[in-house]
Amino acid sequence: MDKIKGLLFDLDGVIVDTAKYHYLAWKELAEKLKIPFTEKDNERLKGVSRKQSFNIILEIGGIDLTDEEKEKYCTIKNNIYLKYINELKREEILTGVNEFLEDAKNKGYKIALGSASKNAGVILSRLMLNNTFDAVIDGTMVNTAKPDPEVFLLGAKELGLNKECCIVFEDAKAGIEAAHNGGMKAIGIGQKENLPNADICIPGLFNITIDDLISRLKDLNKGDCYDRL
Ligand code: B16
Ligand code: MG
Repeated sequence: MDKIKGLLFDLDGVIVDTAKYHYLAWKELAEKLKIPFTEKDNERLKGVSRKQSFNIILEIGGIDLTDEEKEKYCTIKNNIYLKYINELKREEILTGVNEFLEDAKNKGYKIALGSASKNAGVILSRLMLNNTFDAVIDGTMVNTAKPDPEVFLLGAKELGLNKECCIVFEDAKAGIEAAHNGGMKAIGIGQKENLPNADICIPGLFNITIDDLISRLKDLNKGDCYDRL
């Protein structure tokens, strides 16, 4: 019987929509390389590391590059992306996020960020969320990308909690898989058809509290008790 004590949040797509800026930056790079790249293609990059994202784009263009060239282009993309990120505003925090986090913290839950992004620190600071999370795990701190569970297992560890006491909030298929690969339940943020394996799917963190979600998890797992704090 595990009492949920820790909440692990993905960043892009859960706390803020940075996917649109990733898209603009990748699109600019793809144009330089004469690779057709659409918003639909961009969906495949959500939750995926920078390096893997570029490999997907190269695959779309049927182009092969050396590791050195790939690194050079990834740096170019990141510099374009950073221009957008450096203009991020606190108002871009997704609807309901501040209230959801505050309520969860007031109720005693520990909260951690688990993001694939190497720019998470800049993003949190632009959003003035740098003192909000009890632990921050980002792409600079892990060796393996989602769907590997490393980022979330490290998040649980940093919170001083067993993974069984944590649940994950994710907007990407790879992130839902990462949670499950780590033995954690996953709350999908988005549409059920895009996140068929999420344990519960909600459109966002608005009009809902952690208590509502834990009750729903409990209903789903009769006999396997998810108690409120
Ligand atoms: P960076 P998340 C992910 O963030 C994005 O969803 C993904 O599109 C991006 O490629 C990845 O971060 C790496 O980002 O280039 O900033 O290191 O969803 O895990 O918070
Ligand atoms: Mg995400």
